[in-house]
Amino acid sequence: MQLWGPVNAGKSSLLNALCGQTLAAVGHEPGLTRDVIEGSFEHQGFTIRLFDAPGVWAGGTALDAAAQQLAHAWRQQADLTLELSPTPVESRPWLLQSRADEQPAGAAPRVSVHEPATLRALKDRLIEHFFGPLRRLPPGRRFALHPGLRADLAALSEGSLNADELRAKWLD
Ligand SMILES: Nc1nc2c(ncn2[C@@H]2O[C@H](COP(=O)(O)OP(=O)(O)OP(=O)(O)O)[C@@H](O)[C@H]2O)c(=O)[nH]1
Ligand SMILES: [Mg+2]
Repeated sequence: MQLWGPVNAGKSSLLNALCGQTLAAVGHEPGLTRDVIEGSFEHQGFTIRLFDAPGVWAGGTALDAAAQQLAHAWRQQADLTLELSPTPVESRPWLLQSRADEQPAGAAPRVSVHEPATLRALKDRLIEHFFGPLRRLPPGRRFALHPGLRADLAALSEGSLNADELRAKWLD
């Protein structure tokens, strides 16, 4: 999951708060983050990996432009982009009003690193998004299977793939 939004939206602060450790530098200078920084947290027995990235910024130097290219490249690979806006905004999927303790509320869900309840709500929502279907399975079936392996196991059970082929492809 990738954090996205203007400089100073609070992306790095949110990465640190969700992960419970200082992984990224934070501060009020715009364009502080120039690299992609990875973190992860566990919640309800599941792990979420997330990436902080340089903020979106029209101004700045060539170095800032390079940082933004990096952010765009990472965003394209992300399985989910969580967009932050430090000002009140309309409601859109996965758009959050960040630094919400400083601002009047807009229509979008709020998050503030100073309000633990908003961080918990965000974690709950992310777990539901990524693992909800899995959690609704009986406990004995709660594991993720690579779609290719699932298809090959089905082929094995139908007799159109033999055990040696399966072993060569997945175990050797
Ligand atoms: N009051 C308040 N301040 C916050 C919150 N989150 C971040 N800040 C402050 O906002 C400023 C910017 O925070 P960063 O986390 O560095 O913002 P960023 O989006 O990573 O910024 P860039 O790396 O420049 O793109 C810092 O001074 C933070 O302390 C929040 O939830 N509440
Ligand atoms: Mg940052």
